[in-house]
Amino acid sequence: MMNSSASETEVFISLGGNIGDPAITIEDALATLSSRKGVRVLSRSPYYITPPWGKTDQAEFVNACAKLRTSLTPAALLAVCLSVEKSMGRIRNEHWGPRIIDIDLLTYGDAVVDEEDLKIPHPYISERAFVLVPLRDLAPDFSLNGVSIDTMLEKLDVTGISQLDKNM
Ligand code: PH2
Ligand code: MG
Ligand code: MG
Repeated sequence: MMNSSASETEVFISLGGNIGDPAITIEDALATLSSRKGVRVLSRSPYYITPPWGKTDQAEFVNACAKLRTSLTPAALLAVCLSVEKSMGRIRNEHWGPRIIDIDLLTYGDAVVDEEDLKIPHPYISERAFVLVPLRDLAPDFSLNGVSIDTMLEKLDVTGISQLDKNM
């Protein structure tokens, strides 16, 4: 069945990059993700230019979020995301350093995953304006442990975050 949804879970992902033309790479990554078995990309946020967070001596990023539906398990979906990153030419070296593309799982339905290589919800959501600003466009009612996006954003610095395009 093509569009079955009974066994699918809604997932939010974050995408970003600061090498090459990240908006084009993100677009490619979403198309590639959507072509993978068990993954459908339903929508993406606008792209945003964002100042580097965590490791600040690097170029600005382009960031976006997307909403998926998947029949894959969290671990299988993570494996697909990592393989798409690799197919886009990502080479992993420095932690939080410059990258062509990063695809992170933010939420997987209401699931909580606490594995060595996969934590869901993503542990830094509430600290990252570069995630929350685009996520708010896709899911204004999103909340984490009862805390709304707007409340999370009130505590963060959104200086330098600017929208690059319109929604998909
Ligand atoms: N990703 C990081 C570290 N810092 N900063 C911005 N603005 N955007 C990112 O996607 C980003 C970051 C590690 O994944
Ligand atoms: Mg990341
Ligand atoms: Mg990552």
